[in-house]
Amino acid sequence: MPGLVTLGETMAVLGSPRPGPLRHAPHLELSIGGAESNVAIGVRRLGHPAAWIGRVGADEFGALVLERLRAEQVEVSGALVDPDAPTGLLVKEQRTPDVTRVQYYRTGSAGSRLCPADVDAAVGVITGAGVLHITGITPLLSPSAAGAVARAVELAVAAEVPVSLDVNHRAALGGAELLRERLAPLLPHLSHLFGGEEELLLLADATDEPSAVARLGGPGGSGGPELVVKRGARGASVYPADGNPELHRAAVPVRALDPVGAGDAFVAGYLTALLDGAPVAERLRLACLTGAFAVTVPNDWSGQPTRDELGLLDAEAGTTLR
Ligand code: ADP
Ligand code: KDG
Repeated sequence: MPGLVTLGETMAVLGSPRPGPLRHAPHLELSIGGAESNVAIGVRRLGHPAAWIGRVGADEFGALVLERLRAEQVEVSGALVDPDAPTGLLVKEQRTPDVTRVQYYRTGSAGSRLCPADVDAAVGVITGAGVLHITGITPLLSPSAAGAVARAVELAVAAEVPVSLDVNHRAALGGAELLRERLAPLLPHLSHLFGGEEELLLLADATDEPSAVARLGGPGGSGGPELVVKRGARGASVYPADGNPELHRAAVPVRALDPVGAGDAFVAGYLTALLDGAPVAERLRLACLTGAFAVTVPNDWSGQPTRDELGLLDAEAGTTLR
């Protein structure tokens, strides 16, 4: 069964379990995180195969990344251990109950040394997939990582594998101009383009959504990608590629603890429904549901649901299931 393949950097994550300045945290919790592998985990939990391509260092953090992904049954045959660079690190500070600050230690990391040859070594994983998912993070890591993404897209397009991109702009990695420059060559090849409201304006260099939508191509049957706009606690919308009108869905009401990772869980739900062969309204429904699951847990990916958990958000507060 063809599933999802993705590539990017997965880091060790150190997170403070309580709000407040990090320097006062008595201890930190160790986990992993990476937008692309978060999506792979979400799709895998929902029952489709998922593979991750990337580099980790020959260190404990690298071993942790591979161990966690394997434990989630994400295929890592295309992952490499780089003896010459460390695994990247992300430190997550819950500065206030409502504001999270993220600090990266990833310059020169193993993940940022991903290159086109790494992708060529995993060619079958890409050409045999049902969808290739990429993000705007990887091309900003380094020119070689940008080349790896371009190569993956080239292979996918030649094999008629649909390509999905989540803008995922991380300002610490580069500004709007660099983002546009690195993503521009990929845009004509996309079947699905995901982004937050601000990210789509940034990518399109537009000041309002209708202009951004027109520039990014989807509607009007112009052959552009299906454009999916993530609107946080206000839900999400799709501008279908066939020119049909925008479809909106409200968010699923939940007690939100941590918004980080919601976008990845949302994309995982959307692409799972795509792999299921479901129509656009169902893709959006499942995406809003999986996005809502993610915000209920203070970790980037661990709250993502399995298929048989999808009904849990309907339960009343205080429910105990025995
Ligand atoms: P990103 O993490 O990429 O910034 P969003 O914050 O927009 O993405 O979240 C992605 C999706 O997750 C939203 O479109 C929505 O469906 C769902 N979501 C996000 N925040 C909440 C929330 N507070 N309550 C319920 N659903 C949410
Ligand atoms: O989307 C959640 C991600 O921000 C996180 O898991 C780590 O990939 C990551 C990044 O670059 O911030």
